[in-house]
Amino acid sequence: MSDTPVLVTCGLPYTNGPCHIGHLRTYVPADFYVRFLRHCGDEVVFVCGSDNHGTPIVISAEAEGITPREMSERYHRHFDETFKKMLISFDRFGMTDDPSNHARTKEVVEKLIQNDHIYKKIISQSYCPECDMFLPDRYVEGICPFCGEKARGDECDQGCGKHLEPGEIKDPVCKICGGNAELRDQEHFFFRLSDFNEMFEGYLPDLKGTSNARNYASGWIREGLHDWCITRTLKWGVKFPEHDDLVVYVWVDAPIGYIAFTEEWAEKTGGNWEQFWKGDSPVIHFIGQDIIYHHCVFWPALLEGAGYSKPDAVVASGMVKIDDKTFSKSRGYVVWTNDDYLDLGLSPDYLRYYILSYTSHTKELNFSWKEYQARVNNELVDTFGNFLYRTLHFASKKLGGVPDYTPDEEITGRIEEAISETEAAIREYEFKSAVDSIMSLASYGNIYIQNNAPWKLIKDDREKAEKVVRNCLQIAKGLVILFDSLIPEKAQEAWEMLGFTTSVKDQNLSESVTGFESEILPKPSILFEKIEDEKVEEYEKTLNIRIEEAVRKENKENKEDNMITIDEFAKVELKVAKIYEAEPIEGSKKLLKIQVDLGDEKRQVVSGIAPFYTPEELIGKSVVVVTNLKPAKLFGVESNGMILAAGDDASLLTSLRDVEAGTKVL
Ligand code: B3M
Ligand code: ZN
Repeated sequence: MSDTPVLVTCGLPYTNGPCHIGHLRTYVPADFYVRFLRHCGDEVVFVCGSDNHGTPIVISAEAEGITPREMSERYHRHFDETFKKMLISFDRFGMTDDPSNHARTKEVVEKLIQNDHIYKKIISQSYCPECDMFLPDRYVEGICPFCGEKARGDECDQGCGKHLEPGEIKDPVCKICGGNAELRDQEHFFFRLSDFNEMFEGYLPDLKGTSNARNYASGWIREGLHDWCITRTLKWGVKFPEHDDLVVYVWVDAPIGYIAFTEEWAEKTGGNWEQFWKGDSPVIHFIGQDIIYHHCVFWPALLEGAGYSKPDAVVASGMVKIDDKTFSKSRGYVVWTNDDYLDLGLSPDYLRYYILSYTSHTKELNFSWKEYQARVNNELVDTFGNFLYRTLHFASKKLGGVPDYTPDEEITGRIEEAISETEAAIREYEFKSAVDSIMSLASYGNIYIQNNAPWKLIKDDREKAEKVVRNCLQIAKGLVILFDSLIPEKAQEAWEMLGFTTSVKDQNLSESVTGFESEILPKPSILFEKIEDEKVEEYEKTLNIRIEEAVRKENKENKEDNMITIDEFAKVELKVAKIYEAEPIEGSKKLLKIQVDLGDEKRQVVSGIAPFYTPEELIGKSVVVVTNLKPAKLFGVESNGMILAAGDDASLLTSLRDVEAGTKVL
């Protein structure tokens, strides 16, 4: 037990799309952690909220013809409800667009200005002349200047993963109209990250949490820190002080949301938010590994610069794959929390269990329905469920309830061992080992009941049978309290089967070795149902159909990508020309030097048609020529156009009726 309260936060989901398993990979372990600490008697405040600002939300809202606020409220509600269904126990789930965050962000930014960590600079930024606007972040797409892959305005999402500053992207294209963007100068505000080099030298080695966060961050500090442009030309967001045309970059006001949500929690409960953000009480951030930079570099610097306390720990979860494929919403490799899971009537506890038991927190989680089925059936059903049911069934049916004995020391000792192993693992953010310790107590229980076989003992030695069952009941009680952080809904059901009328979530771990509320036990029911093979096939099919659909859609889009507009086509100038001279080019078997008449001008064109035509047969023929191609030299001979021909044997294009030389082809 720790005597200082801790604040735990989770990365804030953007409000432009529904909850998926990638989100849960962070929130479920954070909730496990929080619930477990509460069972240890620690005081924990758990806050999160939705991230409402930034260009993706503006763009999605525009596409649907609603306001960004409406879009945000819709998805805010969605996340709030989904997290509740997934039994995630936030004390506060706020919105970054709410007044408290606007106010806190303004205050922090003003402090940074006062403390001289912010400066003005004129930068060249992508601007769309067609739409007449600057193109912040996701409004522009182009090529990553570092790796050459296709990238978004603010990050190289398909290549090297680097954060891109405004103006850095190459070949920028406007997301709204598809036109080429140009660079224009504009005044912006920068946060001087380089002021904090020294601070990081002291801070990072002591940063707690998972090693991936600390290591990545230390690497970036070694590479050197670049200042961040922290303003954007947008209407949606938190206004930059005294500049009504600018908002702060979403990565400024989003983490400040952590502070604002703590304030909102304090307001509601009479709690003290300053102990976390201005005092020594620890702050622990749970995030996905793709936003380590923002949380371990940018955010601590902002806090330091504005005179706030810095986070104590950053816990970064590994990425999610679906059936061995990189998680991708557009490619269909996604498991939606509602559509694909909860709405099918599947248990939130099973999914929690799967996420937590699958692998170490920092490793990649590869979702597969078969693996999910195996975990649920072999571990929850066959190990824990089986032990619980055998114990309760025998106790209530054959012994009429809880036998009046004290459990053996060996048994309570084994329970206490499981508790301390679990607690140690959880405090180290080793959630998978914590689950293993809990499950190994369940296996121990199964072996114990099997070896001591009370159903045999009862025939000749009732007292001994009762003692064995009393021991089993104690193990069951310990297990239910331990399992509560993992699978809270099922644990409460099991708690009631043990004859308790209280809430298991309020029990301290020390209650694992104390007695029972009542001697009488209710008739037990089956706690966990197996997942049948047919069901798994059905779920896999749904996933496969979606992947196929996404592939089909992507192919179609690629085709559309190749299409050109009528305006683009109109740029090509085609004219009917009359050939009046043709001769071979020395040294070339393929090329002919051809003179054409275009009515008001004559031109020389080089064409690769020598294998198919003799110069003589060409004279006097009408052909179609591209007349606005840039001049080129072939075999040292200048060519000012291209004669059109069809097929492998270069059948020349001509007009059906006789037209004058120089007539335009449209
Ligand atoms: N809204 C989501 C992400 O990039 C982003 C997190 C903000 S946490 C302050 O994962
Ligand atoms: Zn545009």
